[in-house]
Amino acid sequence: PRSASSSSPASAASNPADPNATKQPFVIGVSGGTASGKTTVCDMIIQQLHDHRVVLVNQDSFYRGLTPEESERVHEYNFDHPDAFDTEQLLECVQKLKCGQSVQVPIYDFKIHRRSSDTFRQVNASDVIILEGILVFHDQRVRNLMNMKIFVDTDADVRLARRIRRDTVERGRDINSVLEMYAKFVKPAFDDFVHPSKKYADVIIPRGGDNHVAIDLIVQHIQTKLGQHDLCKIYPNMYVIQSTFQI
Ligand code: UZR
Ligand code: MG
Repeated sequence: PRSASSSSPASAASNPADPNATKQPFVIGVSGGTASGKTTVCDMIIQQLHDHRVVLVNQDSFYRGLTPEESERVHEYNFDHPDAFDTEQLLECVQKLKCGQSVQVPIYDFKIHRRSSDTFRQVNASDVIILEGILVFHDQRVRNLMNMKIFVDTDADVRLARRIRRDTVERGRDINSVLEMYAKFVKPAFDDFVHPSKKYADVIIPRGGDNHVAIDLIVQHIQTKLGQHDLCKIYPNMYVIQSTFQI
């Protein structure tokens, strides 16, 4: 198995001097606890990268639909555990997108905990692919497809407050069931799976979408990387001296 620290996969595109280098999409993973502001951070990155084609793939889309038996006992179902996702399907989708193929992403309904059986969302390959979700850093194979990993780090009280609002207003739940689920599954899974995956992040953003400086720096970095890709195509024999910087 590949080492956990080798985050960027070896590819023709990673060698600027390779005349056969093809332009591979830049894959960004965005993780963080529930209601940390992942979606907001992604939206801001997409907005600022307006001159590039960017697609967003949400890990939520890959929730396994519940069986009728599981649906009857939905309060005992752990949606925050890695097994709740079809990771093989997610992996296949990101692999295809990375190779320039378009994919059909399932559509998941949070109210009935099931996938729409006949409709999919077609996602086309792009310059940048953003993969967002609470557990996108959990599987090493998925991590290895990412060129950049961002962890959105927001205090637990702020996240719980947002989660209560979102689940009651947007997902039709009552406050008691939200709190019960949080204590029983959401918080333990954050401690067991989400928080430990923070160590894989290249960049940690405190305060989520409120942190404009961090988002500006990230966007600048992505633009530099995309510019290097373009240079490789125009001047295949040119070496680009890469510098690394950390936030
Ligand atoms: P984000 N989730 C649901 O509430 N219902 C579902 O059918 C599927 C998932 C929740 C899940 C997790 N937990 O905490 C959250 N529960 O969606 C992840 N309970 O989504 O990253 O947007 O917070
Ligand atoms: Mg979200």
